[in-house]
Amino acid sequence: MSEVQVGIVMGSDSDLPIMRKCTEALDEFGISWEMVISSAHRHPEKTARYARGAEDAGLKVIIAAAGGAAHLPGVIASMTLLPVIGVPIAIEPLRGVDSLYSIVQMPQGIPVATVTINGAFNAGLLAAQILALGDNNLRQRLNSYRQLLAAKVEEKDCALRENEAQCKRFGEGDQN
Ligand code: RP5
Repeated sequence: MSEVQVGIVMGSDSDLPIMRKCTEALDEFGISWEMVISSAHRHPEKTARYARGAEDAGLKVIIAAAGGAAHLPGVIASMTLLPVIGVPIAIEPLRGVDSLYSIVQMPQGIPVATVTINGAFNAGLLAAQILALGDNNLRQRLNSYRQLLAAKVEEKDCALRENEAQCKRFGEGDQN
């Protein structure tokens, strides 16, 4: 059985520069992944084979990226019960609004979780959070990541303020 946990499928190699961000997120949490180029319209047979075989291959989550009339995530989701995260890719002339609507507007019955246009990093994070449901160690690492994000906000806030006293007034414990 494959060790790979996340399958990343993209419609074209032109999606690759954006989808590298996804692998960065997965690598940060030590999650194994594979990348595949397939297309719901240019190579539907390959897409169907991949989607239908994903669960047996040991995958836990599929991330699917496409631009334009971006039906790839929805088509894959229709052929597997694995959670599918769609990444709308920005291409000309509509710069990703077409991709976003195509992915986010899945009709009832076949859900696709959709991240922002070009939101490949968040797709990786969301996959990690799904995997963390069954992996306490991963969950702890995600928690540390969140703490790091909060610490960076604090850092920026402190840098913005002129003196330490003001910084403390709005610091830890203050939810506003
Ligand atoms: C989609 O068409 C791909 O996901 C890509 O975003 C877009 C353009 O593909 P190329 O013409 O660059 O191969 O299927």
